[in-house]
Amino acid sequence: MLIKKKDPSSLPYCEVTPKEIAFNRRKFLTGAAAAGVGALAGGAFYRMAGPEESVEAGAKLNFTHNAQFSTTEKQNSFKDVTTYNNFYEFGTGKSDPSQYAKDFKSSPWTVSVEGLCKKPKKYDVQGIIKLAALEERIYRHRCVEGWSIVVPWIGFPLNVLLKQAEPLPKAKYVAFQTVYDPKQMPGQRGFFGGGLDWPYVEGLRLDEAQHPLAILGFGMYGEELPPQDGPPIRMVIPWKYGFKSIKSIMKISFVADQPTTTWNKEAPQEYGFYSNVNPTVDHPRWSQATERRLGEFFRRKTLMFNGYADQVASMYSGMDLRKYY
Ligand SMILES: Nc1nc2c(c(=O)[nH]1)N[C@H]1C(S)=C(S)[C@@H](COP(=O)(O)O)O[C@H]1N2
Ligand SMILES: [Mo]
Repeated sequence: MLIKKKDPSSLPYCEVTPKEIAFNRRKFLTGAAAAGVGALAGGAFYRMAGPEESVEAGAKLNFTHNAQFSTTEKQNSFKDVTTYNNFYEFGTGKSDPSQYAKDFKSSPWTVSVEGLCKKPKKYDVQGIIKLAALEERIYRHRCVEGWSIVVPWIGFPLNVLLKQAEPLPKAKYVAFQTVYDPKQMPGQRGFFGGGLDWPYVEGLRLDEAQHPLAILGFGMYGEELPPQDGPPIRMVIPWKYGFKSIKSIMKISFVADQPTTTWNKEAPQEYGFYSNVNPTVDHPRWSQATERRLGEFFRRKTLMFNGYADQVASMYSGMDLRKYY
């Protein structure tokens, strides 16, 4: 996805974590499990972990499985989904987030819901989680880069939160913002994160944001989101390319005009505002007709709206999807 000619692999770093314990699901003490990240003027450096640093594990969540909104396709393993990530705040490499987000502190966490609404409010994330019963939804996730995964997310529709705010008639879009915290996020300090404009921002049309498939994710695989997957609160929008599913959200605003989005700003010819999964509209540099499901050898056909056309296609009727890519 990176379009700049910078080579993040040239950054010196210490690979301190064996693959088998790259993510720790239980709290434990171990020699080198907690790769810390420190700041240095003008760039990033990685300190080696001390001998007995502990790693906090994801707490179990209470939820009920929602079969109506879940695919019965084979899920990817927890390991696949937590060691092959895009989270540029922690580096551009697929294994960077699992290595460098380990110490990411996502509690306490405040989310501001603001803009064109009657009831703007700053929430503690725990206050948001309590707004509705948590559901497990097994969704397909298709990255614009041509790979895909099947993930059991835990959350509930974003609309539950949007309703609380009582959007005004002038509100036509919803804008999202990831936390800006360069002390914690090495990718926000210079080229390690590809030199994107931080913080990461995304947006949806209001009706898309209110669609029952668009969920706020708090967990996966029965537990709270691990650091590399965007805790404590992220979007999951299964019919759009993965980059629309913004992680570690701290601001949600109702706005009148189509908001700026990070990848559109970075490369407008390559990444549109809508970014609905569409096998008939190729990326300028590669075909979108097929994808590789992680763990599989052969590529499979990419489905229109990532297989969610029955539920979402009507939102785009009459729109030229080549123009609104
Ligand atoms: N803040 C933020 N959100 C982000 C990204 C990112 O770099 N930063 N990457 C996006 C992309 S390209 C994808 S494919 C998904 C990956 O989610 P996962 O690592 O949990 O599978 O997160 C999306 N959300
Ligand atoms: Mo992606």
